[in-house]
Amino acid sequence: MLPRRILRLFHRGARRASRAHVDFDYMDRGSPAVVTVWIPVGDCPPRTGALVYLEGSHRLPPEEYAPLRDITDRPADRRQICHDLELTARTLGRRWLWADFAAGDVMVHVPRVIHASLDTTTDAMRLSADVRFVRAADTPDPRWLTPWSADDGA
Ligand SMILES: O=C(O)CCC(=O)C(=O)O
Repeated sequence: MLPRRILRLFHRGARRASRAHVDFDYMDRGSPAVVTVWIPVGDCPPRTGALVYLEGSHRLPPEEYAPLRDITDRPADRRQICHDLELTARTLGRRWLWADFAAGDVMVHVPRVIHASLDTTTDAMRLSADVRFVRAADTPDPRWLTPWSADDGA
C-alpha cells in the first residue's frame, strides 16, 4: 500500500469535484501496475458526488483523448483530461457508468481508466479515501511514498 493515501471531503456547493482523469497521469514516474481502491465513507449515490467511469476507457490510447485536455477550466493543470463530462463522453463515444454506492462498498480500478467525480448536491457531505497498491517488487512513483497532505503538490 502506498503511503500517500488521500482523504477527500466535498460538500454541496463546493464545485470542486474531480475532473475526468486517469490515475497514471498523477503517478507516471513509477510502475504502471497500480491498483486504486476508492472507499466512500457512508452511502454515496451519484448526487452525493460518487465516482463515475467512462465505459471501456482503459483500452483507449492516450492520444485519443489528448485533444480534450485543451478544454479545461483548470488550464494550469495538464494532468486532468476535461471538466466537461458530457463533452468527454460524446467525443469518445462512450457512456459514463455509475453506481449507487452504499456504506461498505469499495471500488477497485486500474490506472488507465477515465473517471471523474460528480458534484455533491445533497445535504450529506461526501467523505471518501483513495488508497493505492503496487506489487512489493515494483518501484512506485516516489511522490507517493510519503503521506499525503493537501498541499504536497503531487
Ligand atoms: O474522490 C475523488 O473525487 C477522486 C478519486 C479518484 O479519482 C481516485 O480514487 O482515483
